[in-house]
Amino acid sequence: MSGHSITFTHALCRTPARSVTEGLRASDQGDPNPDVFATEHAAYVAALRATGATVAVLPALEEFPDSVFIEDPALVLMGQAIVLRPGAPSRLGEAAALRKALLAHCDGVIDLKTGGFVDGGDILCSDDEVMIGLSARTNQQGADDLRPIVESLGYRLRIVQTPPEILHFKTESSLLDPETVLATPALAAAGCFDGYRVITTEPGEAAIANAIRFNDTVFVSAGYPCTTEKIAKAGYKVVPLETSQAALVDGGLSCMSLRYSRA
Ligand code: CIR
Repeated sequence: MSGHSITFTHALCRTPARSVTEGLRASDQGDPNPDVFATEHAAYVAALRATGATVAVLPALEEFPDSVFIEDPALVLMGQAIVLRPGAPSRLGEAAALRKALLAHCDGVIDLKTGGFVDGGDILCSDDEVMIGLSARTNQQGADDLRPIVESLGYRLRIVQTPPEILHFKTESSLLDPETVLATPALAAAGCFDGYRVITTEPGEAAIANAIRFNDTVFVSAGYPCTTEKIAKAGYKVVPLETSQAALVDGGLSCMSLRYSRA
């Protein structure tokens, strides 16, 4: 277990825009409250910083309601930022809007040149493998065009299929350590995780699968006590964080940061 997939010197976040009330969602349970979102986001940033990482927070982009979900327009591997091509039309411009900050905050920038689409939320990385889930946002063309970049950075690429009812591959999965995945039973049953140990979420707690292992801590969404206890009993330090407002626009913990180490 080497550990560079769970150990990070840096994270990059973006302040939620007040326009987050216009954020995309599969089903409407009310708009997020921008003030409450800002409070939950600030606690999230503080929690990442508390692990010892340097966390930069970019200014809000009002023209992109979903831009707080900074994980989707980019991927950082080995300190190199890959500018992706988000699959939702309203989010496509987020990639270009992020590029300058990536130049400033990462060791280098690589542009994914493709006519296809890739959302960072569909990418789960272990120490030596990048798993990409095809979804409504990420297609085969995008994954195929990402392959040479990923391989040039020393990773294998595994292309899997995300079940159609799941927004992003990582909506229902996360890495707990380089050999262990947390996933919903539905995603685990799809056979995506051959070769990994899988801990499944408990009934009614699917949303906790979008967790993040960040340095010594597994951060999970608050409100899912059975799975939280299961992860703790498996030996991990678990810290719950409020994600009530992100959840209203189909977001969770992983979506709100790019996590990486600089050379
Ligand atoms: C969207 O539909 O694109 C946003 N409302 C939510 C994005 C969540 N991002 C993620 O799972 N990586």
